[in-house]
Amino acid sequence: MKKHVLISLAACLLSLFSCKETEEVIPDPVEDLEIYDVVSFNKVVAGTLLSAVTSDSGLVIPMTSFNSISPDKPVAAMVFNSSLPHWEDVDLGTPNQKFGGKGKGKGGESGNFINNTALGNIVVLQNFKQFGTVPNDDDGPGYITFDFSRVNGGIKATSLTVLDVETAREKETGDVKLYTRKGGTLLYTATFQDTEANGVGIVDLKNTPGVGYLEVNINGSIAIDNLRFYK
Ligand SMILES: [Ca+2]
Ligand SMILES: [Ca+2]
Ligand SMILES: [Ca+2]
Repeated sequence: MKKHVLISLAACLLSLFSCKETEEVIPDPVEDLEIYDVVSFNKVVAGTLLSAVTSDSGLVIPMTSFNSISPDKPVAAMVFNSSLPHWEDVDLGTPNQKFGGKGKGKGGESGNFINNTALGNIVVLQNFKQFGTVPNDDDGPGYITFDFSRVNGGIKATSLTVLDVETAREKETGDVKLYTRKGGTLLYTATFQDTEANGVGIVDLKNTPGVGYLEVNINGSIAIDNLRFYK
């Protein structure tokens, strides 16, 4: 009897020790968890004039836009289907025809600004004078802004995709300005590279943190897409 008690006591102690040994290690909570997000414009119907856009993970971002050629229009940012570009805008097609798309232009055929991926919907400053509300880009200058003031502490801005920036040939230019908030401190300015006709460029926003307001200045027939950021 006594032997049995001793054995069960030993077993009990053993199980206690083994219990301690296999105790689960709970990891520390991850601090400053950042969520990657992108504004692709792909869930909006082409032909929509944008006064706000929803990011791919569901963040609603208020927008403003202006085309100096049609200053009477309160909204100028137009959703354009780059898979089926207007016959007058084949330089905005993606991918380039070399890669099975409807895009035409040297910049998109090869090199640094190769246009070999379908971007789906892109955004242009609408040419109201010649095309009414049929999606078609204009020559500007103008701008498109994105307001991130709803994101606590602002976003970390990663990059913006641009299309058909013909700087040498057509004097087309553009830049992205990052502010703490509308009317606030300018944090960073990134200039568009010359992509040539139908070329796709990535404007590096250097993962600038604390961005509450983003302004895209467009001077020429240029389209934008895929605003990438962390929130
Ligand atoms: Ca897109
Ligand atoms: Ca056009
Ligand atoms: Ca152009």
